[in-house]
Amino acid sequence: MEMTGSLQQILAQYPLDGSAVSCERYGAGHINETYLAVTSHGRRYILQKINHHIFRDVPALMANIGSVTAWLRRQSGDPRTVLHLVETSDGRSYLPREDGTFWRVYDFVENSLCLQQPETPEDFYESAVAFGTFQQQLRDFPAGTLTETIPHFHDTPDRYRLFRRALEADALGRAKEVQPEIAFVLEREGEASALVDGLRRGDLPLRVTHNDTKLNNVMLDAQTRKALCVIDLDTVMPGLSLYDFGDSIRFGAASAAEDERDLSRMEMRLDLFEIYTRGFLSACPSLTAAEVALLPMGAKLMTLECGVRFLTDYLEGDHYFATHRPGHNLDRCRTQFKLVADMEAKWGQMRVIVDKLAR
Ligand code: ADP
Ligand code: GN1
Ligand code: MG
Repeated sequence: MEMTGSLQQILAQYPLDGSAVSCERYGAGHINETYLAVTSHGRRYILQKINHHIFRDVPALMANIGSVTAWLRRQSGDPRTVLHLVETSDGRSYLPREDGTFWRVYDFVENSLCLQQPETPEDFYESAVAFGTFQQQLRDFPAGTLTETIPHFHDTPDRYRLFRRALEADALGRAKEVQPEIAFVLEREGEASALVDGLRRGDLPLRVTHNDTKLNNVMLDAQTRKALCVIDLDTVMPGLSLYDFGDSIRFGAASAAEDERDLSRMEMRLDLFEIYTRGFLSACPSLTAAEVALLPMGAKLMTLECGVRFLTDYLEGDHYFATHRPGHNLDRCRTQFKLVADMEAKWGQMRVIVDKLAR
């Protein structure tokens, strides 16, 4: 099997169980470069090149992950439920290289499933339990000790500001092709501040949140299909519960993939919305009434914001999200806007579901 010399050199810095025999690209993340490393003893590890263009302060990021996983480990009796970072042989949580890159190794979460879309409604329920539990277990964590790894990450009005900047620059002359999408964004600007306003007014509590609660950032147990472990902790920082809830609905309650080109296949499934809401509320009883009331808005704004981010990246030349075909970010942006429009059409029903489950 293939393994470049530099990957071999990196893995040689780690006290692995056996010697590395293969190391290949792995997973469907859009941000980091992820590899699966296998050793002569059959042990598996995840090796990642951390995207330091996006995460500017890697030491602070790794300190966040260290303190959050240590806290979670104290809350749970089962080591499989918490992501485990493997230190280098000289005791470092990450490996800086002379070429300016940064690497880290995690134990592979074995006997687990990582899904791109729920295969059954129960899978989606379990992902809600995983993310709800994560938030519940961190409710007393001193949020102020965490670094904001990406400032203003879910500040939707700030995402609008960056979108306008990209639109004005129109560096690749792409704006003329995407006039309907631009109009869709601008028509909704008035609503964009609903969540951050709630925080500013003190109506919504600042919590430690995951902020990237896609279904493929949670592992289910392969045998029981129960919630096992939350992964991809780079964006763990102070935030709102609505960010975590909303981003899960955006990705997992969608009837098609994030980059589906046939928009007629894309809708927000109310059955999945209900299932996720039930799982999240049951696992995170510390949610306040104000938070619960804004759950539909969380879903809508996280979906709108993500579409705005895809469109911004398209206008700027696709340098943030990993893309695998021309127009990939535009396809992604269109699915998000289709979902937003569908949520608007189903708004009353979303509210009824939340009210029913909150009682
Ligand atoms: P990105 O930020 O690029 O999304 P992730 O940390 O989510 O990076 O990793 C990408 C994918 O790699 C995940 O969706 C998952 O499939 C897999 N993965 C990551 N960490 C582990 C792990 N510890 N055990 C098993 N699979 C993992
Ligand atoms: C990125 O890292 P990944 O692939 O799990 C992004 C999220 C977006 C998501 C869209 C750090 O998530 O914010 O919602 O793509 N992560 C970062 O699929 O920007
Ligand atoms: Mg990920």
